[in-house]
Amino acid sequence: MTTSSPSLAHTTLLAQLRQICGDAHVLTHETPGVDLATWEQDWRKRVKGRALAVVRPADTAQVAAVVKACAAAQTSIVPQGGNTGLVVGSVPDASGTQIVLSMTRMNAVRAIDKDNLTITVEAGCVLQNLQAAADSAGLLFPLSLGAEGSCTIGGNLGTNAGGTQVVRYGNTRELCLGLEVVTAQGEVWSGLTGLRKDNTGYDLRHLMIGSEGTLGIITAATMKLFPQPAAQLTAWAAVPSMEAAVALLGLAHQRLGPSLTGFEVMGQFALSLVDKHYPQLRVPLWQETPWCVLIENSDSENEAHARSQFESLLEEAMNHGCVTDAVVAESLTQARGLWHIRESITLAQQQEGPNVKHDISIAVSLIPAFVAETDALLAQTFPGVRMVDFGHLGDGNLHYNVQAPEGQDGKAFVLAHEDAVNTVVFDQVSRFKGSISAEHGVGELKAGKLPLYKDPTALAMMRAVKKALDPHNLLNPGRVLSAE
Ligand code: FAD
Ligand code: 2HG
Ligand code: ZN
Repeated sequence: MTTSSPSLAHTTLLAQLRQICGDAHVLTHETPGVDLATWEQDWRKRVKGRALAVVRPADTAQVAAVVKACAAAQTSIVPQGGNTGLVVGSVPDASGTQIVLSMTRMNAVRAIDKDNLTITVEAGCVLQNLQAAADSAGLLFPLSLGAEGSCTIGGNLGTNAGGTQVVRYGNTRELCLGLEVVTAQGEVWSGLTGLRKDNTGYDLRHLMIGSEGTLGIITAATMKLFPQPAAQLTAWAAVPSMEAAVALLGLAHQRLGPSLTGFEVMGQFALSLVDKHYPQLRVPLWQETPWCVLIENSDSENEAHARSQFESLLEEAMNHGCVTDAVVAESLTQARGLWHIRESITLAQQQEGPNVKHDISIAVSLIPAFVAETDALLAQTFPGVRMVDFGHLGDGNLHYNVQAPEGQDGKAFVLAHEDAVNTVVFDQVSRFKGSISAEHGVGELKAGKLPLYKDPTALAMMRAVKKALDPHNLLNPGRVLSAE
């Protein structure tokens, strides 16, 4: 570990930051009893940076003052929410000169407008707490993902997170009506509107959403709420092929209409990892079938209606041969158990050891061909690799992860082959006119890949936007856009 003391400029900056946020909220490597690893290491433990300090502002005025002080000292800032991001976007680099701006103290629910179906929250509000606040008002905030117990709405907006309800409610972008943002100059843009119509020029909100902390710091947001469904049922189905899973999705759209709120696919090897590392979860049906599908039906009438709709869907699917076996959860507890299995795949992978993660999207209709061709290419190039293939099939989004062959060390495999595996997969994604990042973002992990796979005119416009809004490259440098 480096023990060099901060330069005079850094010492002056730290003193200013302490004045703005209070001594207790500016943490450095010299702060007794504090291990900065919590903020410096990414969730997948791929990267451990070194921060000059972790700064924890209490309100928007403090964020603005921190940004102004950092701008004057030419010190870059890495905004951070729950630090659950999967693409290395929320941790500092190794230089020891960056400030981590941790937003978790700004976690208040500012207002709920039940008639307007909106909620206004601060950026550091944990997603689960936002869901609970909506629930207490008798309403639904539908964004849902495995990390919801620790990710924040600011991080969800920063990455335009997806999750398991996108098929009905859209990504975080579709759920946001207004933003409050601190610019790279330390100015506050007060855009906390709950309006559903506003055509007064460029939509800056959509520029900020998904910008991964590179264009501004989101301090609060006004999000859409929805009526709660009258009944919610979950089914777990065994399907004989990816073609069958896609056919089942088509049937589910037809028969359930807007009641279809979740449609997830899980490959046999992904489920075997859950079974291996969490046997107490009792994964159903996985041993007899290459794929399982999780379907959620959120009905606006009642449970009996939901159940009869679901039963006729599954019966029809069995007659068509796209489902070979299925269970419908009998209770909310059982349904939660099935979703818990799905959400445990990421943790089971973590237990198994590193793999090469992919978060890709392709037109749903092309997914069976993509998977068949790309599986074959990978097997040819890296004999024995195991596919941890699962994801949000309803959105055409697969987590098409590549695990080392049985008996090989995962870390060594990733070190030796990550780039080559990426090239096979991303070239295929490009051939199928898909995206190399569906919902996790670009971060540092994929910043070097964008020039290879993104339209060059789009990339040039992105660079122009970055230069206009953050000319000194103060906000999260090297993320999304690599150095030119
Ligand atoms: P962080 O990790 O702290 O930051 C993510 C990015 O946003 C960084 O670039 C950061 O600089 C920026 N950022 C953070 N806060 C702000 C702010 N206030 N203003 C501006 N920029 C900011 N993602 C999905 O999309 N779908 C899933 O289903 C999903 N499941 C997951 C399951 C697990 C178990 C884990 C560990 C992760 C999962 N993720 C998923 C990824 C991750 O949870 C999301 O990307 C989430 O949105 C990140 O939120 P966060 O608060 O942790 O952000
Ligand atoms: C999910 O859908 C997350 O569970 C994580 O997006 C995906 O672990 C992954 O690859
Ligand atoms: Zn996902």
